[in-house]
Amino acid sequence: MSLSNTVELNTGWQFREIDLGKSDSWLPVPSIPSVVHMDLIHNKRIPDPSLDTNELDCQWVEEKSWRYMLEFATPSRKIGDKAVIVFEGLDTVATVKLNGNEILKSDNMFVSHRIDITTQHLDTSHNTLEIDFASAARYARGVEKDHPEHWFIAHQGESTRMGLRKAQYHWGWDWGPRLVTAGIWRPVRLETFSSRVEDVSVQYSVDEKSKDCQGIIDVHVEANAQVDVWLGLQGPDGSSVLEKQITVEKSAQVPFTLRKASLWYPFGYGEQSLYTLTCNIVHGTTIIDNVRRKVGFRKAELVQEKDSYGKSFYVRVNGIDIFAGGSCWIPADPFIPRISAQRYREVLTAMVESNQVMTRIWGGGIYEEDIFYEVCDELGILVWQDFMFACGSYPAFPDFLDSVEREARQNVRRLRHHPSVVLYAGGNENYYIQETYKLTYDYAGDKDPQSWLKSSFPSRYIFEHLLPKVLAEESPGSIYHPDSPWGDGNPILDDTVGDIHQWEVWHGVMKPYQIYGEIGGRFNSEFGMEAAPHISTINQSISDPREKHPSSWTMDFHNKAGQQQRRLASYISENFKVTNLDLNSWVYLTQLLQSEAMHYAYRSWRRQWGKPSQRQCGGALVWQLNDTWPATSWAIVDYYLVKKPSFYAMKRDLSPLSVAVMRKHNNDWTKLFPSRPDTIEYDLWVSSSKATHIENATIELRFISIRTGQEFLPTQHKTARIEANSCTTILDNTKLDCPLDRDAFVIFAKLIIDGNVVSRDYDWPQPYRYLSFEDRGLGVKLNESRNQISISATRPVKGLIFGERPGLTLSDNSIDVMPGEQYIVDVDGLQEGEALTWKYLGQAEAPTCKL
Ligand code: BMA
Repeated sequence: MSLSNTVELNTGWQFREIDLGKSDSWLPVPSIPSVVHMDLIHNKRIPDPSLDTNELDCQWVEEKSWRYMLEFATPSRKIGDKAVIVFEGLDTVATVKLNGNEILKSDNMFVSHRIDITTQHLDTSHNTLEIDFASAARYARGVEKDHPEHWFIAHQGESTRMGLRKAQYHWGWDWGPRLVTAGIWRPVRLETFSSRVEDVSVQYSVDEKSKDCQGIIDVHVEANAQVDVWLGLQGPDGSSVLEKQITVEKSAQVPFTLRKASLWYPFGYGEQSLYTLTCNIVHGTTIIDNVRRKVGFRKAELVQEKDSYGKSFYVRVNGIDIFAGGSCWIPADPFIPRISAQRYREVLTAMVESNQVMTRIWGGGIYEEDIFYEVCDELGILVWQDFMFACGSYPAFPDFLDSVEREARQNVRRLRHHPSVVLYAGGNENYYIQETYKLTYDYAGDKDPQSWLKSSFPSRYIFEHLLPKVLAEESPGSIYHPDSPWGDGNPILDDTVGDIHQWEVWHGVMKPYQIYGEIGGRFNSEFGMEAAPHISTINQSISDPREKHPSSWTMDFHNKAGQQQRRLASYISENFKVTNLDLNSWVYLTQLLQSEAMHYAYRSWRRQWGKPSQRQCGGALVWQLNDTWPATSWAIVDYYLVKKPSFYAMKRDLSPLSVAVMRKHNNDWTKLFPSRPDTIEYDLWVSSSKATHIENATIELRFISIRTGQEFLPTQHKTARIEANSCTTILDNTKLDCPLDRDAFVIFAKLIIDGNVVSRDYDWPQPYRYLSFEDRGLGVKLNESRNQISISATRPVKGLIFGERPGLTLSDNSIDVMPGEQYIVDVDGLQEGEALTWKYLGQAEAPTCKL
């Protein structure tokens, strides 16, 4: 929005601790938005919590109350003009005074405020704005005490967090620090105006066949009288498709029709066409106020139809079924104002690079910054938006419900024009709490929202009544799902309906990741495996060299997951031969572990995308894309935006055409690995997200001894037609004898189209710890320009991982290398004299090689 009379109140602020009274001197605030921790770091009162165990030295901050103060001049104002102070977000328990008069009390960080101060006495040269932030941690404890009628149950953080509408991860999570912030976390400004555009939005429907789009533009203005409004809609190429001038009193609706509209598609399925909607209040030839936004037109559906597996759950955009391969998003920093637009763009770009088409904004964080959605619109990333409730049984007393309603209404209004936002969910794992603690829930039998309020699970009112009502009113036709996971009121691990969070791998009984394909649901909106970040990130977050080993307190401190040591150690020893557990080996093995787990998950679940009307699995969103701080966690891209090897596994398995080969294992997961099978069975398939089928694709199949690198069967070539947007089975249950004198072998599949290798896959006998990897004959060569690595081997190599750091980018990593194959990896950012490091499984040489 651009208003001619807007003063951004973003500099000149000071702050101090309130409880110390006047004795404490004011400290400068570099700029607003900020939070008190950022300002204390700037003033060297606390260290940066990302480093070492500094988080502990920051804990005192949350118990204090803080005062922010700004002295400012106001622009002179014409008689009759309004003056409004806008707070886009206050974190969280705030009392605002202007020249000593209280003008606002707020206790929800997710809402914005417009405070009319027209009748306040404003001095053109000197006014004082003061904002007191009470300790959110203390306030939240009070809310829980004041509501003994409700059982506050929380997994993660502490139960008091649920009484306050504040980002829940601030209380600490199993991947992030506890830093309960306070402050002016979103912009503040002073507006003076005679009239303004309050909001402009579009509601529309799209006919996916004709691509015609019909809708209305809904304009709301704030003015004392009627105003003239000019509306314009420009196509993606800048041409004008609609121009209209109307007179508006409060609001107006203008119908429009676009014939053969340029529709918005997720990337890989079409263009990301964006139109520009302009709304000007005009007076003659003068523009009094102006709002401009990018809008996109698309039809989004959640297909939930009965089928042979139960009830489907997948997204269809403009008539195209989309396999939602992607990841879950958590806040990218403990302090949101510290995240630059560039940083948002880089993480989201990484999604596209790894062929991920959907992100789920998880309910324990925030309704993201505008830039997040703008970049998703631009890049074609589908957004699954949780409302901000996570892992708890939330209260539902009247003030709380009012606050939630306001928050939901405002945020839906803010997001509804983004074509990328395709699905809203009530929150994260709140029905898991309901199920675990047996809170009252009779989905089919009790349809009276008022009775839910009196039950032991009152937040059902929020998830099944309030939020869908607000969404239907503010963004009619939007897709709503009561929680993640949720499936028609069935048990949360029901694999026939709705979405599931598959945590039986890693959490729970720690099932082997090799069986992901057998334990998936209709849509796997969470699952994951931890890995350490690269050494460069560990070096940035741990300063004491003595603490840089896998078992140190500081390494543990930077991994918040419960029982993480024993879980990681179990998975490692179950799968790999452990000869050394120094830091390099630990980083390597955890990373290979995660990369393998992702490989099993994505290729198995994408296979279950099946074909039209047989979409067993509609998507897989790994927990989690990104990190909040430098950590060992489930993230696939770390805090410093360094990609873990699993990133490349996803990139391969989600590529538009991806070949997969997999041998079967015992169905009993407790005895998954037979020591020496005399026959194996294997499957071979190709997944495609292409719009058209491909005739005459060739799949090359080789069976290579791990010991010698020799093939014991002639290379096979299969010709197949690859079906569009489906999984094409090439071989199913194919048997292969494994006489005792035969070496363990890799099945190597290669998809060749028009003479080009478009995808490779490898199936190795499991577990890797039974295998020997001596003398691989690996050749790694860097070209003279230092921008290309060529790789070859004389015997099969598992998991060749190059060390990464910020600024060094690779086109591939975590690579299996087969004899007779040449692998090329593009490198960018390798400096003169800088060594490239790598490691592969069972490497006999120095733990990390250098070039
Ligand atoms: C899921 C998420 C998060 C959590 C993650 C890992 O339950 O919803 O709450 O961080 O698992 O445990």
